[in-house]
Amino acid sequence: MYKRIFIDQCGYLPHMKKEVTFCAEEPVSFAVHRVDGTCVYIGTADRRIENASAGETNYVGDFSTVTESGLFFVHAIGLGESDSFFISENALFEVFQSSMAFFYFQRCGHELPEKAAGIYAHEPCHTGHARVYGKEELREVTGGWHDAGDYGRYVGPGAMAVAQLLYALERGEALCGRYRSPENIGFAAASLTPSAADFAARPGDPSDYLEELKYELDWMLKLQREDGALYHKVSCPNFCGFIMPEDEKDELVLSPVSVTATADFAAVCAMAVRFYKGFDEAYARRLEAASQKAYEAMKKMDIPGGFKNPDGITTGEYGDSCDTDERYWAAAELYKAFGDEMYRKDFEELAREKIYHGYGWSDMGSYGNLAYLSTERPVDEALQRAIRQSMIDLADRILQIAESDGYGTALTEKQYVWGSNLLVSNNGLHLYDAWKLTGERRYLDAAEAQLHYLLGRNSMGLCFVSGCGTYSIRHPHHRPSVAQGKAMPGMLSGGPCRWFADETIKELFSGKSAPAPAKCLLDMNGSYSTNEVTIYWNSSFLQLLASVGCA
Ligand code: G3I
Ligand code: 9MR
Ligand code: ZN
Repeated sequence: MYKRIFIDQCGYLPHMKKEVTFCAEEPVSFAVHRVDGTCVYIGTADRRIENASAGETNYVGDFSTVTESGLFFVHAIGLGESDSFFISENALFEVFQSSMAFFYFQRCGHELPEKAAGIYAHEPCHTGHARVYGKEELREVTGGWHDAGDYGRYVGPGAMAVAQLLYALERGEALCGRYRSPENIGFAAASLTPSAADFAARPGDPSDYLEELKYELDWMLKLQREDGALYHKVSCPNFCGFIMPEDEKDELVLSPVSVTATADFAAVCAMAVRFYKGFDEAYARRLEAASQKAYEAMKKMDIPGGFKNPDGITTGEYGDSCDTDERYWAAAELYKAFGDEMYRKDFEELAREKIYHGYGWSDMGSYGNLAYLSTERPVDEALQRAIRQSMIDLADRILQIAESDGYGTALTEKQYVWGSNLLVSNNGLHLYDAWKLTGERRYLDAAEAQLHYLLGRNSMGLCFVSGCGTYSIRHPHHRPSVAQGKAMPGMLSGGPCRWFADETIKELFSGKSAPAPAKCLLDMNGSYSTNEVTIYWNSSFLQLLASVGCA
């Protein structure tokens, strides 16, 4: 029987709003049971929604009054049973630990021992020097995280991932302080759920967490040229086949410098200073110097148009025709961290012209806004008010979309694009921001709904994070997973993409009618436009998880 009941397969914290979606034509009477059979709730789902994104009719039920802990499922006569889910203070820890451990497994240039990485263990990879594009110059640039299902290492997406993980830490100390690196606990234990007693007894210690982020920051520091500018990326000229990373032996090439890489690096280093100060003072000072130097270089850079892959390089482009939002973020973040008037002037000039938004690799405005709103230094208060209002207006538009979707998803039919799951979690972050600014619970409820969508309450009934929930993606486009024949746990898939952008999905649907936009995902490892994974999709997921999980 087709699945007709859709729910977050990981779980809900006791105080969270709890909704379930039915695919049905008429109102649904439903019950919530403990897995031992005891019935804890009976209700009716009578909110009807015509769901154009999923091409179906939905009814939505609400069982938020159930707050007791345990493992449950939803049952409705004629529609069957849902996947099981937890209600508990710990319901989200396992998926948190596992999606964070992904960064460790993506480490480049580091031996992953079997004890820590299981079947994904490998020798240090990509250890050779990289050649500067168009020159004979060689540079040592080992380290960092592989970007995605491929083995490229790209500065912009890396900076975005670190920034998001730093926000996760700032907002979710209770989760992040409990993260343990697989190197310390071993692979099999990498997703152990702590008991409530553990939570109470174990003091948080963010050192494993900060250590992981430092692994990426250390690498980014190596991509800074002597004049302060950042190389856009380092990769082999072309994508390799489905092999383990140490088997990719082509020459490594450093692509030319870009404004976006330089600005994002300046910003994230400035942000990182406050986190590393109490942890490693000398390192914090190094970040500060690197950040300021990058900013100076950025000010002098005037490269028209976005980054384009140079001749002979075909790996991830991350071209971005507008670099103003990256400059905007950098100016705000450096002002907050270091206080120079120049940074303030730069930010205010840009913001008076246009208030930017965005948490994506090509739109970084929201990070600028958060920095300017949270600085303790003097600011233009009218501008601050305008930014706040603009953030709330954006969240209102998103909320309207979410409230009219059968799964509470903040995407219109057209927004099921490549990496749609990033849009989902980023919209969750915009909603969370509005909750922080207004205190209105409806924003937080909707932010949480984005997390529930990613964890299974979606029209595919799929938990988009591998290895979590009952029915999760199993064949992501991720080279180590394909090489080992088993999906690495803890990876967020890119999500449905309504235009068919890879050969596998094109071929499978050729001559057939296309599925509804929200169902355009193929759980096959060839479908990189719907089922790849990346560090910045995971980081966005983690920022959302830590934000709403500790709200
Ligand atoms: O957002 C616009 C939307 O407004 C417009 O209506 C629509 C119509 O074309 O396009 C949307 O932009 C798309 C964008 O993703 C959305 O984020 C682009 O067309 C689409 O090409 C772009 O896809 C990017 C993809 O590379 C191809 O360039 C993904 O964002 C990006 O995450 C992905 O990155 C790859 C790296 O290159 C290599 N490593 C793996 C990684 C993930 O697949
Ligand atoms: O594996 C690559 C993936 O990481 C990228 O996101 C994607 C788009 O740039 O490209 C993939 O590589 C494919 C290449 O573009 C075309 N031939 C098949 C490759 C996948 O096996
Ligand atoms: Zn590598």
